[in-house]
Amino acid sequence: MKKIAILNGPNLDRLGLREPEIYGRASLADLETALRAEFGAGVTLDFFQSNHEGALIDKIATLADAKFDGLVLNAGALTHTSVALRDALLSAHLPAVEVHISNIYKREEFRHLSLTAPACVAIISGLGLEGYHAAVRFLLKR
Ligand code: CA2
Repeated sequence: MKKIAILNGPNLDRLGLREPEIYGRASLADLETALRAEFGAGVTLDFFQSNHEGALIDKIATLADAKFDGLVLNAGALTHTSVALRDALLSAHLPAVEVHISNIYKREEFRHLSLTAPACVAIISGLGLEGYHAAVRFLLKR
């Protein structure tokens, strides 16, 4: 059975509670329910959210050691700042898809740079929560 992890970074635990005009009204729990409904029992989905950079880095290493097949990463604002997260992705040798709920290129200029994208096989930005579904579908077909 394939194993895919879905990692969410800082403040994404607030999804559905604030800024619905940017991020929509669904919560992270709703996202988990929807992904489990689509992919069912045929795949192991591991969900993890942290507001802490180091916890995300530790999680990526754990997933690599556990021989996961892929990783969906919304690193939140760490996308734009974290060399450490990029290094963790590079050393994990796990196929990763970077997901952003919003279209980061339609927003402030500081969001246009992703330090983590070069360590990923693909980036999806602006599809809302559908981006996570597309990323899991893609990783399962690889
Ligand atoms: O569009 C995305 O998914 C982002 O990764 C979201 C990050 C932002 O810093 C990135 O530039 C783009 C922010 C996550 C904060 O999420 C919230 C969700 C609901 C309410 C408040 C924050």
